[in-house]
Amino acid sequence: QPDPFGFIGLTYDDVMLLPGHTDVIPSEADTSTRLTRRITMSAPLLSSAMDTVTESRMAIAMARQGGIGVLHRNLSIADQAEHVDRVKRSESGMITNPVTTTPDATVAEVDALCGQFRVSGLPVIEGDGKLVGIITNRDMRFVSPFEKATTLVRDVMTKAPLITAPVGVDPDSAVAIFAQHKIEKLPLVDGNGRLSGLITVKDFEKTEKYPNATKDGEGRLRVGAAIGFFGDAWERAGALLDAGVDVIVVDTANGDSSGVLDIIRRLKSDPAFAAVDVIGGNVATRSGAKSLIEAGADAIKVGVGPGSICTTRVVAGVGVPQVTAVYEASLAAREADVPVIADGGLQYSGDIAKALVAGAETVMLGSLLAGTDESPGDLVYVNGKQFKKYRGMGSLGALQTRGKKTSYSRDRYFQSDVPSDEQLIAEGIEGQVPYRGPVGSVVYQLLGGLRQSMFYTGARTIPELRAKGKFVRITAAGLKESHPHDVQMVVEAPNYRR
Ligand code: RVP
Repeated sequence: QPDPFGFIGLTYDDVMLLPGHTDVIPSEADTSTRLTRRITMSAPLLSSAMDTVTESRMAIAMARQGGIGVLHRNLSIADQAEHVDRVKRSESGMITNPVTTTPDATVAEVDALCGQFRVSGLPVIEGDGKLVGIITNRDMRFVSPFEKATTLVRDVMTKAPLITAPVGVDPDSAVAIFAQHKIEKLPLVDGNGRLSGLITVKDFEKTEKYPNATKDGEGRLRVGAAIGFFGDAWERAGALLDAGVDVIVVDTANGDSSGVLDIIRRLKSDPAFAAVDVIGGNVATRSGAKSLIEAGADAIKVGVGPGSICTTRVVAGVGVPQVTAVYEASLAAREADVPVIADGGLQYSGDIAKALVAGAETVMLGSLLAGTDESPGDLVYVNGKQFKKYRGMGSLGALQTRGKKTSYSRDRYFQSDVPSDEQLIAEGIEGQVPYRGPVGSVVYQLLGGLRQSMFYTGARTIPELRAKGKFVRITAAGLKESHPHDVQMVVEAPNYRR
């Protein structure tokens, strides 16, 4: 290395964006962006693939807000695939593979299914899929709790002939049918009377409530899921594909490694995965980015050590301050037209614009979302204040989950071969973050902050922000001046915590 200390790494707190001439007001700013080469979203936000951040509830909330969730992989293949399934079923123009029951099932069984899938009724089918009725809350209301286990669906369901529509019915006609017949569920049938889909009023209502949701071609919410590269990772990828995943994230602490690049290559060259986009990571240099791009990644994830719970930079002494890492990676990515995801280290809404100007097209958030209602885990009370647990996937707790199984979080840190828990080397910590209420209000503040950045820099769109945005380096004194100073805060702001 000719000049080892001439190259300085900077991060969010080292830089500020310059204000510029503007004709944009915040409410006009358009925050839509690319997640991958093929997928666009109306908000540049991903939730981290961490077991205290993203399961199906978070993924549903993030997609509704216009971002996307990446389901963590510290759970069995079957469980992770089930979370994908829940997101894909949660709301859709048409449910192609609805949950069903049969005439001989009991009302108790229907109750259990409705609870599990959060639906209010089920189509009833026989043998070869013939639609013979529908059972909803209305039909079950007067079955006493004591009789649920012995009452059969056939005795209480609304029997065929039902109001149905043919497969391929357009949304306007479906709405007209709901209104005309005062029904809430419309089964779709083929020429032989077999059930082949379902449309619900609830889905139409959600479409109105979340107009910016991130959806696939069939109107279902999009979802990402993490895999590793070791052990049964390939099997995991297959199960996620079968469940309908949109994006597979090969999620490791060092993406520029043969195992990671191999599995990306394999996914990208297998026609079975043609409809799924593949994100690779993490890297923090230009050459690392290049490796992922050459392997075929549809987007690359950048960040080695910036995470709030991460100790990689102290344990291993390795990493690149995040703004420099994103900038360096983007030099390779821009050339190849592959989007960059800035993963970790964001503390405030202003950091989003900084990441985008540095070269990212989206950001991935852990700590900013871990305190919301939709993250896994319960509230904990400390001195009367509410918190939620938040831990690194390289923390001892996360590494020890599931013992020595190979495809859990251990291979993220390349420690699948470590024989016993006592010999693990942690690269993260376990902690807690303040409770922050629903994801919707957190995302609202983050996007609101981003729109203010766009106003100050005169950028109407994210591509414009990335092209026009200019940095100034600041000093410790500048940073001190940037935060509230010389006063005691007496009212908590919704978008500022020290
Ligand atoms: P943050 O948003 O700063 O909390 O960072 C979240 C990111 O940190 C994750 O998306 C992931 O890339 C990284 N991470 C997760 N676990 C660990 C660790 O244990 N070191 N790091």
